[in-house]
Amino acid sequence: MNATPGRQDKAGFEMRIVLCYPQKKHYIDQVLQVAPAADVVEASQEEIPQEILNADIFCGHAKVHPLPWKDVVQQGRLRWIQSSAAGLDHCLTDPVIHSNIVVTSASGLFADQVAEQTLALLMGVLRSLPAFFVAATRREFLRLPTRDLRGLTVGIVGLGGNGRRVAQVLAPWKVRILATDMFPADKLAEVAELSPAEQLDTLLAASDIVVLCVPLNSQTRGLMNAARFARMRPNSILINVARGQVVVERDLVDALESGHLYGAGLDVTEVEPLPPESKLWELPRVIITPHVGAQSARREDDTTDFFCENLSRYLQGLPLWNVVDKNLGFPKPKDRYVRA
Ligand code: OXD
Repeated sequence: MNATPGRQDKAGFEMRIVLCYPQKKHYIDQVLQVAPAADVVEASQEEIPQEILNADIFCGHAKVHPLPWKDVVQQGRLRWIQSSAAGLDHCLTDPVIHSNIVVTSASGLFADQVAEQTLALLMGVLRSLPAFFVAATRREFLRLPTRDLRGLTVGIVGLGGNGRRVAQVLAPWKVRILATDMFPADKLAEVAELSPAEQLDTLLAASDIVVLCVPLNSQTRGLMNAARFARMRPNSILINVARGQVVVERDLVDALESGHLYGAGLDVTEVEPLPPESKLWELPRVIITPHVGAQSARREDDTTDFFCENLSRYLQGLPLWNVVDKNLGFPKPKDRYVRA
């Protein structure tokens, strides 16, 4: 991919870079150090639908307003989207998929945080924290049984950037780790068995804990439905740190209410914010966090560092990290960025 140096707009800039994620002034300076001839602007969530029409490069994540992707593609100016999220459901729309806009993701960039969130949700459910917290509000010294992680089998669905880190973080807890992935070639030492995505049912039947780490795409939307919950072991636990729409939520509620599933830890839900009337709020062994798995004090710094690294590669005509295979909806293993 070439950066078309020499092409200048009326103001003499070689390209317009629009950044949209919570901003600090020094991020713009950091980007300008890499691309001094660029016009680097920041856009709020409200401004992106307009700003993206005049961008050569966009780095961000539209969370509030759907973007006019058809117009963007027709306009023909945008060349590269660097998603500031690992998930790409915000930009991988039909017009973008069928265009020559290059899309790179933040896959792997927040894997440490997502793995920590997974551990927190998992431990919270196993060690009965919701019940203890509720009892504490009554100042009650409640004695309840808790469950151990040691000796359990954990099935990780999706061994991409996040799934791999989850496996590494869980391994010292003396668990057996199974995984499925669309590209089951790249097994980690921590994973006992890595199988193709089609063998999900086998993984579900063999796991005490199932952790969802897959991207949301046409193959994974609604992946965890009533039939799949029925395949899960009695008393097992579901952790979702991927996307809410990977799970058919009413089927999850049924599986929890019937007692087939022991509990769930959900950082993401089908609709966000989770509506107050959702049954999930009422279930005693469900922990819900408001899609904060990838949040950390360093998230914006990390995003800017990564964008600058990719931008420098872009300007030198080098292959970018995390180029998304738009048919798959995520980067192939060979293109994946692995954080040091
Ligand atoms: C992400 C997220 O995809 O925060 O990065 O969910």
